[in-house]
Amino acid sequence: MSQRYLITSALPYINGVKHIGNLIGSMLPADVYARYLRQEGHEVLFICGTDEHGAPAELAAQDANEPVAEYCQKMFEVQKKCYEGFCISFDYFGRTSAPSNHKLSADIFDSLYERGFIEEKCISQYYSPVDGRFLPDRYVEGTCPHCGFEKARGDQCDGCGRLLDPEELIRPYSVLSKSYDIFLKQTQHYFLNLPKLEDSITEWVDTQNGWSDIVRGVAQKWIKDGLQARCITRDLNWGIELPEKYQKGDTRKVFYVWFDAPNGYISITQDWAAGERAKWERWWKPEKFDDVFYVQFMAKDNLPFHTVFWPAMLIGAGMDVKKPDDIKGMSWLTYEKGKFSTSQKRGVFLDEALSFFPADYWRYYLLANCPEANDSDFTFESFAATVNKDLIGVLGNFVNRTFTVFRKSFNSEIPHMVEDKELQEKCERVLCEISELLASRKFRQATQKLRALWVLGNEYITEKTPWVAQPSSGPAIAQCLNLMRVFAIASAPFIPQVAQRIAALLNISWEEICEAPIAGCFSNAMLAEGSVLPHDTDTVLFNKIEDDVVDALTQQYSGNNAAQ
Ligand code: B3M
Ligand code: ZN
Repeated sequence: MSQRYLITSALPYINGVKHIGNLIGSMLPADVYARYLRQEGHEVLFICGTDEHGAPAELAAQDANEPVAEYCQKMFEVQKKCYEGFCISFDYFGRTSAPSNHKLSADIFDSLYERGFIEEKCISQYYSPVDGRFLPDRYVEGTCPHCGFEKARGDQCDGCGRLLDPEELIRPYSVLSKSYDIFLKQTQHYFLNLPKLEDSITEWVDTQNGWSDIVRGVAQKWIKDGLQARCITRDLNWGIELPEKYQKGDTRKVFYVWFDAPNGYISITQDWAAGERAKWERWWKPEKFDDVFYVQFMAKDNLPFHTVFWPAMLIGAGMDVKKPDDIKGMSWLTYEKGKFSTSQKRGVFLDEALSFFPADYWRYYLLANCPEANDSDFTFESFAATVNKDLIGVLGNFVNRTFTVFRKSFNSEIPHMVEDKELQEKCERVLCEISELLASRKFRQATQKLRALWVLGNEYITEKTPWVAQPSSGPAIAQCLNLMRVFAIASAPFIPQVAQRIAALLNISWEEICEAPIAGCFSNAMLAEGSVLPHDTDTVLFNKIEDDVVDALTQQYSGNNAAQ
């Protein structure tokens, strides 16, 4: 039975170009899964977009010296282009700032209010007369009361890592104007009454059978640690404004970014459907919920918001929409044993990564080292070693060896093929494993098996020595060409550009590859004996990464140059 698959990847913050850790943290695995399912013949909808509200967006715009709406528009384009460069096959990449999300988020708030899950409370918050506004957490800095660090943020101290409340800061000042003339003032906000939703959310979490134990554990822990009413409004200039009837006092209130961001999954689908109700409802309100299988991909720190907070909002609002059947929470990719840092230029960012290596080098390396069960560490040294060993030494080498003999001794005419049961069985076994691993969303192991498949090709050609003139050379080369076809199909979800190049060498259309399920693909012939393949296309799929390049890049992105 072919089910429909809804896939969402966590919506990346707008406040800057993302790094390769973000890529493997949700979008890339989601893409491999989407490509795999499409190849299996399933109907897939793969949705993502930028998360554009909250203080980080406002602050980033201020740093860039641009009006925040313009900044977001520009960064949306920049980010979208980055993901295209990495061949992330979103069906639609939208924005949480779109009108559809304004409407949806306001409607959800309305329903929550009507159904009694919203409370109003007064809180005290810093106000800056110079800036003429309230200063939420991150807009206040000062000296940390614990360690004396002078630029501690209102929510957290970067000196000692402790979480803070802005009131605890010594000598607090406004991040915007740097003014010390700030004082605490009462302001009224709306809170989501999570304790009131505790029973329904607990029951819901406990009955999610498809989730991994880790994911369910995170959700249960969040609930057990005590659900508190959570403030879901902010005194910010940028964001989704609350409907007029809920506005009070002299400052305009907008929703807390985590209130509107997850609604983006639905509103972006609405935008994909260009407002056609039946079209988006087919995914979010299908006739039977089982008709759609919904998988969310995200970094593990986003799990509480997706397993508890958002479902609680939807349950509270009485929104009967499709909820995730599985949630894939990825661990961290560290950078040279430390953290990525945008401000210190530590780590590789997506806008630059493609200027030194093609997308598939990154995709392959990141998938082979996918931080699934555990964190994993990126170094340029291991990156180069993986590319040189696996892509060049195994896959590239096999294609090169095959085509050299094929062109030289066979004039690019496909020879007669003879069945080879042993090879076929070996390959079919690995192909099934790859397919099963992808179906169960185990990307690291799937990539290991893909490599194991390529190894079979090299072992085969080494054993058959078709470069020595002998009667078995023709059938062996025909087999090798078939293996190349098999490799193109199996590699397509992982390294689509390379797979496409292999297909082109064989004169097979990309569409045909994309429609060929991986399991069982060894025996569905696409290559016609006697036909002549293009003679002059380049067969070198990869270029070796030399040590001096590794050294230079390691140096350039270590963050050591930040001060210069
Ligand atoms: N923007 C955090 C992140 O990029 C956040 C995810 C929102 S998903 C609705 O990791
Ligand atoms: Zn501190």
